Amino acid sequence: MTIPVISRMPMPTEESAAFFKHVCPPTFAGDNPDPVEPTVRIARDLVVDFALALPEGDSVPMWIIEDPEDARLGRQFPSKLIRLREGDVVHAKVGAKKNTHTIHWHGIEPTPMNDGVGKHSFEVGASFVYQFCARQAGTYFYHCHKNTPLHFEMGLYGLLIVDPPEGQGVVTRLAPEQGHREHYDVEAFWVPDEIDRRWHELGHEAFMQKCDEADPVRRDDFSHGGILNDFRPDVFLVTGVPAARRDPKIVDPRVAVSAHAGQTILLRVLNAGYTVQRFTLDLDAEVIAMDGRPLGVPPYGVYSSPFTLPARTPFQLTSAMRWELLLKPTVPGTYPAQVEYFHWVTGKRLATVRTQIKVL
Ligand SMILES: [Cu+2]
Repeated sequence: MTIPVISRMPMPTEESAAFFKHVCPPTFAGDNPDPVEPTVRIARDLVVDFALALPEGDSVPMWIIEDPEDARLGRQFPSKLIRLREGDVVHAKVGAKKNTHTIHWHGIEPTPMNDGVGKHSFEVGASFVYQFCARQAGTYFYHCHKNTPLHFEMGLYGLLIVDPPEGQGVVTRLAPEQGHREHYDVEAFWVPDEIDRRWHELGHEAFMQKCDEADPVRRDDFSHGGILNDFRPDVFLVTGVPAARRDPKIVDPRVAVSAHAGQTILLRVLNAGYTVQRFTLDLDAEVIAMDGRPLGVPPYGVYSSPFTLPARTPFQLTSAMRWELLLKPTVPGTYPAQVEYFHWVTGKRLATVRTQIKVL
C-alpha cells in the first residue's frame, strides 16, 4: 500500500518569525496580555548571587531566584518554596535583575505565553507577570529556562507544592472511601543535585547561539565548543545541603527526617541534577504520586496505581522526576537512607550520600 503524501502549505512570510524564535527567542516585558483576577500574587527576581558554603570551608558561586517581598527567607538555595492550593489562580511577577531569564512552572502546564520556555515564547526583559492555575495538587518545581543546562545547574530553581483545597497536612492519594485524601504528620523534601565547579565560572550566555535574525539558523552562529555537554560534578548535595567529601552523611534537619512511631511521613523527592539518582530507604514506603499526578486517582488514574516499595528496594529518578512517598514507621529506631549519583553518559557511580530517618 502506498501512503499518500500530503504536501505542506507554504509558510506565509509574516509567520516566519514564529519559527525563528526557536533559535532566537525575543524578549518581552510588562503585564500579562490576558489577565484574569488572581487568588494569589507572588514575586520572584533573578538572578541573585549566592555563595554556597561547603563543609571543607570553601564555597561555590551559585545563582538563586529571590522572593523580593521576604527579607527574612527570600534568599535561599534551593530558591524559596512556593506553596499553593488546588484551584489557585496565580500572578507571579518575575523580575530579571541581570540580563534576561524566564521562569518555567514545571508540570503546571500553563499557556505557552505563561510557561516560561523562552524558545517557545520569549525571555523576560525587565519584568513580566506570569499567570497560571494550580489545577492538580502535587509536587512540582520552577526554574529558569534560558541557557537551561547552565542556569538550572547554577541553582535557579525551587520547589512548587500544590496542596489539595484542604491545605497543608493533607495529600491527594488513591483512597475512594476517604475522598482520595490522606493526612500526614511530617513532610520532608529530598532534592538531590550536584555541582560541576568549572560551570560555575561561566557567564549567563556562555556558549549560546549568536542571534542573526536575518539568518537565524546560520551554522557559524551556533557554538561548537563549550563544556555544557561535559558534566564532571565534584560536589553532591541534597536540598541545598552539600555532603562532606570525607564522610558524606547529612544529618541537617533540612534533609534528615525525624518522626514519632505511628506518624505518617510524606516524602517529596525531586531529582534537581543531571545525574541518574538511585534512592534506597531502610523503611517500607508507598509510592502514591509521580510528576505531580497521584497514582490511581481519577481523572488520570485509570492506567496507574500506588505501589509499595519494601525496605531496601532502590528506585531511580532522572532529571526533573518527582515522586511522593508515604512512610508509616511503627518501630522506633534510626533508619539509614542513601542517594547514589550515576553519571548521565557513562553510568559510573560518582558518589553516595547518606542520611537517615529517625523514628522516636
Ligand atoms: Cu536564567
